[in-house]
Amino acid sequence: MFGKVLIANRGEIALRIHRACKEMGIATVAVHSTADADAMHVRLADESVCIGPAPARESYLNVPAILSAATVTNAEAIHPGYGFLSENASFAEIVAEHGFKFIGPSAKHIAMMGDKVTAKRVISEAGVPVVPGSDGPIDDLDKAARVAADIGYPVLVKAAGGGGGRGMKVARDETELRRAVPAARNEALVSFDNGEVYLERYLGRPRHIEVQILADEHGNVVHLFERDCSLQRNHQKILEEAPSPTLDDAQRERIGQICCDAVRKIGYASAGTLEFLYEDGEFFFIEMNTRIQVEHPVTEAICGLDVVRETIRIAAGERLSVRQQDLAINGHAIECRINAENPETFAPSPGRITEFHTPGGLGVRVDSALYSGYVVPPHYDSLVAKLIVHGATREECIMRLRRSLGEMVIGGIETTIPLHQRLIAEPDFASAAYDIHWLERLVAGSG
Ligand code: MV4
Repeated sequence: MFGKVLIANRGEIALRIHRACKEMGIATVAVHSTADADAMHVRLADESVCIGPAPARESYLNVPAILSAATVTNAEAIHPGYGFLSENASFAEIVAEHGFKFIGPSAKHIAMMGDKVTAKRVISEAGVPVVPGSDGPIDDLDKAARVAADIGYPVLVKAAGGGGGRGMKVARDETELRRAVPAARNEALVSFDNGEVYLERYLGRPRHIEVQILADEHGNVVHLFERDCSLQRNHQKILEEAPSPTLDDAQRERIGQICCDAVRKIGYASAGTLEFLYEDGEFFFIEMNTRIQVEHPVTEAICGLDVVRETIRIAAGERLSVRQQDLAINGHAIECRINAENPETFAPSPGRITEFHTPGGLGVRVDSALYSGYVVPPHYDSLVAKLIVHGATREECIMRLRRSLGEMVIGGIETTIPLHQRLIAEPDFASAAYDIHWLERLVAGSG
């Protein structure tokens, strides 16, 4: 096992990785920007190195500075967390070339899944159902029109280099398609420096369900069931739950098995997430994430497994600590993402935290790097806390959320706590009758 790990991240996920390391007897190195000199991840780590000024491109994305920090501190491995360099294949490669272990999948697998056209082809060939669409990129408009007529309108034009919703265009007929393809291509070129686009049948009211897998370097693969992440706004998840209230055990077991077989077939090793759209009882793969995700705690709650610890064990060449037959779903879990934002306009609300009180009690977990007196900087993602509740049933989780959101105090800035209080009081939330557009309709309705 590693003696020392460098954590190439900030905020709650840097703390989360630090905590896993400490429990494993691993020393930690924090890196930070000048804006984060007083951040909790720097305070908790055994050592810390300043890697540059506030803008992420000059600090948390500054590869030479991060490698230097790993060198001077004698770290053996680098955990990227989520965001920043976590899905950057060339970073993973450079880390390895410098003699450090990248705690994540191989650069080859990151690149494979980073290209959404390749990901779909590889995952489909490995036996996973995908959204019907073009087999590969679309390069001319007549071909686009033929493919679209074949799959049926409406169709969605997507960017191969995209993901997370950027560079998508819906076309309801051929006229729209002939406009959408070049428009999507230009947007994709500007945003991702890759103008490749592909077509998919547009699903109108799906849920977003994702399957968590863990795979080691010895060919062992397990799935940790699924999460329902349909409640999002502007492609930012707001609330996630596990298991999905819409699946039965047979559907769950079947999709989990399909994902494990595919992951084994492609030789992937680390934590990973296969994202699906789910509509009318059918799963359609769209993308695979090759990192630890923000919402991993709901999976940890229902499985009783430390997912971050598993990523570290896998990178060190160890075997998964569990077999599929050891895993069972224990109850239900829900995570609320609490952002430093106005709960109605979603305008960012950085600033000094004047009061900080986290809820506790049975089945309550808070992952946050906040403390009273801390100043939330304006330069980074607005996520400041995650409230995760675990209970025997979904109903118990909702009761526990109502109780714990009421206890939580984050003074000095605006947060999305009131949005969560409103959301969990909705009858459609109680009955889990939501799709990926439901939350946007709810918040639009309030003006
Ligand atoms: C889709 C879709 C409908 N049909 N693909 C958006 C983010 C990117 N990861 C994929 N996305 C979508 N792909 C087809 N064929 C609708 C979305 C989508 C969405 C997906 C998941 C969660 C929230 C979403 C919000 C809007 C659109």
